[in-house]
Amino acid sequence: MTQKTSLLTLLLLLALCLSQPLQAEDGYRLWLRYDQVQEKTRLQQYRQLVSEVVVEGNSPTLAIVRKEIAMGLKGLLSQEVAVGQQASKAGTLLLGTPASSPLVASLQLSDQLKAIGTEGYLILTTQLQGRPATVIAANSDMGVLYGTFCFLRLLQSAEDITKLAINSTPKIQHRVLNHWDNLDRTVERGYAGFSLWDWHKLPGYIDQRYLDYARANASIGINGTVLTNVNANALVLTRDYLVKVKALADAFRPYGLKVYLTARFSAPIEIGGLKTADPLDPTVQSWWNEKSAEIYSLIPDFGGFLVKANSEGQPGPQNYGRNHADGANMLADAVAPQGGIVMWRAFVYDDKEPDDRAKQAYSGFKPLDGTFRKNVMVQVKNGAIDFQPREPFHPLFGAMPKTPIMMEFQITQEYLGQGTNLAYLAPMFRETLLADTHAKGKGSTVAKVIDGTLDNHTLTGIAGVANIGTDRNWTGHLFGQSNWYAFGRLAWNHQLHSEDIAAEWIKMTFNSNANVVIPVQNMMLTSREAVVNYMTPLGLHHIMGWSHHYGPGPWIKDKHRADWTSVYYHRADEQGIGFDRTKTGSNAIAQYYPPVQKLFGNPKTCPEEFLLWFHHVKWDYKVKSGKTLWNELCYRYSTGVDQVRQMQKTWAGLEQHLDDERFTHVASLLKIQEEEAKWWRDACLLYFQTFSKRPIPSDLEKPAQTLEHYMQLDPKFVPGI
Ligand code: BDP
Repeated sequence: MTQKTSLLTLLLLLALCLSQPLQAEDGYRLWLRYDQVQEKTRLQQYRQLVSEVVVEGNSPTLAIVRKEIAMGLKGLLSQEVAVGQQASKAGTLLLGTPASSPLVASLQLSDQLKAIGTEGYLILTTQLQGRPATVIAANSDMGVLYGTFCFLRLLQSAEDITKLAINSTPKIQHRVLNHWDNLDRTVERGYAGFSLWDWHKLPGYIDQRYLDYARANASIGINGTVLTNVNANALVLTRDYLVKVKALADAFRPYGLKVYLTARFSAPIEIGGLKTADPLDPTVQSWWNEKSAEIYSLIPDFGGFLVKANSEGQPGPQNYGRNHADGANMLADAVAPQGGIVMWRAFVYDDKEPDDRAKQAYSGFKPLDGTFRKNVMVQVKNGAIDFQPREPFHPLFGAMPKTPIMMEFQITQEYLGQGTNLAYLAPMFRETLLADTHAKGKGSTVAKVIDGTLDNHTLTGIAGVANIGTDRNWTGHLFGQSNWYAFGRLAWNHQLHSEDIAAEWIKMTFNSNANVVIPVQNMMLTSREAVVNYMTPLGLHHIMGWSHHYGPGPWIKDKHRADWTSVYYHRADEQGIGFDRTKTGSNAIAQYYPPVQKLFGNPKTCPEEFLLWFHHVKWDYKVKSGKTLWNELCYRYSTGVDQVRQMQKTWAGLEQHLDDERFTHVASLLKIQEEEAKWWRDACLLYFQTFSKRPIPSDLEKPAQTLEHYMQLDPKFVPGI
């Protein structure tokens, strides 16, 4: 290389560096970006109100508090704010517990602190030694950390912090992510790369990502993580793996994140050398007792086990003629001495073809109410089939008053566009939480069942199947982050509104400019409905591609299990379409309380979004819009596509306000989403038309291809299987 060319190269490199933003906007920083507050007056105000930080005491969690607040303020206020042990001027931000901090103790907050429990926090504008100050106080160091993140959220969202009087307590005790991560690092139904857990390098190597992961969870109040897939591998319970699990647990502990594992029911045979896994066999019980003691000797705060048993080929107590309570109680007894819990899943259906799979969990579990140990929660999916784009609430909510019932949501978008579609799920989570079971009269919402208030349970929990992987931006689709975020926020407080959670997330993830917040919020709030429209409108369900569940597959039939096919669920024929779950059909409706039965049982009162879930409806039936069912179906499918196009338009209008990297990322995915939406619309309408024998209304876009074309599509290597 000549001197001249090397100088040129250098100059070019320099120019390139200068044109790059200082920090790559690749999504890695999630909602914890801490970029400088843009509004000038707010910035001034914040600088005045927070001129020094005081954190007394020492603990690993308090060290994180110090680091987080220093980093947050440095970024947001664009100036260093000293973090010390003594208050010396106006504008002190004091953080701590009465136990860790004499200054916090001197504020005499005991009455207020009593009301907020171990994990809650207070954020108060107050006086300290006669000078204006702000205090973040809690009963535990973790409460202080949660309060710290809340305070930083206020600054990130440019909120007024001059008169703060916040007290916040989680409504649900166990707020848990379920990772469907396999030991080979593939992730079942994962669309964001591979598993974060690098088992091969553990326990020796603690990846920075583990800490960043724990920090992100702490920032939204998630306090537990089940590391392994519900379709469990017993190997994780061997000593070799347990020391790796311990390393993760140690890394997560200061962030308040407890570790849980999935327990393969046949582990005593597979790794313990026993001849049986019968839960009533004393040798089996002692094997689990010893295994549990071994785990606790390594991880003293181990959370407990999550179990999928006797479902989809997994082993379980029924293999030995025992029931789910027998299985759950055996494991519960094993972890009870150390305070562990068992989360026993109700996602079960037996090997025989049922008259209606939707009825199986209720039929199997309801009779067992009152027979579980005190440290067992039954974990129920939001709906009775399987994480469909829309499902009515699961009839088990409210049906087992003597048993703590835990919610299982799916954050990963197995049936909601996987890694390519933008679907903001808070409205879906809220829809289930707000549904009224009528278990104890009007107002017996699902939320009250799971937060324990309906039946006076103190053991409470909520789980979300994680959408996190090794992709640089954690969730594959940038907007997948909003679902991780929304799950955590709702797990802490299910009364938060979807639009407010969206606004928080947008402000922190992008900026608090109203020209960004409002349009993005609108996009997010219509996105899930758009997916329902172009995939499964009017209560249709389970009509996706075979096995990988990617794309439409309403024609799927003749498989080894009828209840895994699409025709089993949509039941389209020349007369009409839909699954009759009323008395004239499977009568699944009888599993709900009478007012709900009445509502869903009559097609006239049944909310239209569930019409074909509960009824087989004639093609010419007049729906609320006055259209025939067939025409309504055509319009809904088309509306879904239009909604995606509207999202594309909205996003395109934001280019000037956003960084190139994330703008292009989302724009490209929205383009894919539009293609997939059309694919769904065209394939489903052409297929259902073979039964309805009616034309697609002439004002709607015509299908791009023939039905045969769509039916022979066979995408290979779809991720997440
Ligand atoms: C279904 C998934 C499957 C899971 C199963 C479960 O397709 O991969 O194993 O649920 O929740 O949604 O157990």
